[in-house]
Amino acid sequence: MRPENAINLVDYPLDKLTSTIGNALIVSCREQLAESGSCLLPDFIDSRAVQLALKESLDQLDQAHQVDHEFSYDDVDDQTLAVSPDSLPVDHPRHHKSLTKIRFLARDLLPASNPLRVIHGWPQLAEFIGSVIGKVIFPSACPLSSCVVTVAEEGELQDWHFDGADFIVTIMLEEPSSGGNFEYVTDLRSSYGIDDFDGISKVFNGDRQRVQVPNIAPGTLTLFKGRFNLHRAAPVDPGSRRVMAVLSFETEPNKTGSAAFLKLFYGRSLGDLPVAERLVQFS
Ligand SMILES: O=C(O)CCC(=O)C(=O)O
Repeated sequence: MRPENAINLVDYPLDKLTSTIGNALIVSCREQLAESGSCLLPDFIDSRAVQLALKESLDQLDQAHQVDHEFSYDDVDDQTLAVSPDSLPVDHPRHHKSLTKIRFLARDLLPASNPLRVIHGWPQLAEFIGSVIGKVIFPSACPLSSCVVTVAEEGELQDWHFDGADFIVTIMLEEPSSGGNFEYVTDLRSSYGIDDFDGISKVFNGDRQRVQVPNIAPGTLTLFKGRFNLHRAAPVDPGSRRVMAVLSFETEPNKTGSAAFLKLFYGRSLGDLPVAERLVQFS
C-alpha cells in the first residue's frame, strides 16, 4: 500500500505542507499540543489501511515478545534502565514500580508493504511531525523498535511512566471495548528531571483529578510529549483487546535502540540479525 492511499490526505494534507492548508494544519496541531499536552488526529489512517495493518500484525502475534517487567516511573529509557533510587526516602515516588505487561511486535515481523512501515518511512510524515514539534526529525532506523505494534489483553497494561524520548506517535489499530484507555497528566515535570514528586505520588495513589482520558478510535494518530507528561495505557478489561502501533522518530538519522533496551522489549538485539539487516534503509 502506498502512503498516499493509507493516509487521509483530505483532512491531513501532508503532501502540501507548505501550502496554506498545510500550514493551517501544522498551526492547529501545535495549538492542540500546547493546550492539552497531546494532539489527536482522528481518521488519520484510512479504515482499509487500519484493517490491513491490524490483520498483518495479528498474523504474527505468536512471534511477539511478551514483556512483563516493573520499571521506575522514569526509566523506560535505554540510557537509564539501571538508575537506582536507593538514596531516596522510602515513600518517594521513585520507589514506585510501574508494570509493563504487554506484547511487543517488532518492525521486522511486519511485511515491508504493511501500511505502518510504509507511512513510517514516508518523508512527509517526519516533516509534518517535525514541523509540529519544531525540530528536524528522522524516522528511527532501528529494524526492531522503529515501528512496532503492542498488543494488550485482559489485565495487561503499560503503567504510569515518562518516556526517554521527547515525544511518541501512536496509531490505534484496535480499540478495546472496555479498559485500556490512554491516560495522562500534564505539568508534573517542569523540565527534564525536575519532577513534582507530590503530584506524581498522588497519581500513583489513585488520585484521578488531573487525569486526562482522550477518546482514541481506530485510525487515530496521537502525537504526545511522553518525556514531559506522565502517562499510561491502563489495564485492559476481560474480553477486550487493545492493539496500538508506536512509530519512533529521532533527531539524528540512522539511530537504533541499544542492546539492553531491545532485549527487554523485543527479546532480541541487533546482533541477532544478519549484518545487512541491522539498519533500516529508507529509500
Ligand atoms: O499505548 C499507548 O497508548 C501509549 C504507549 C506508551 O505509553 C509509550 O510508548 O510510552
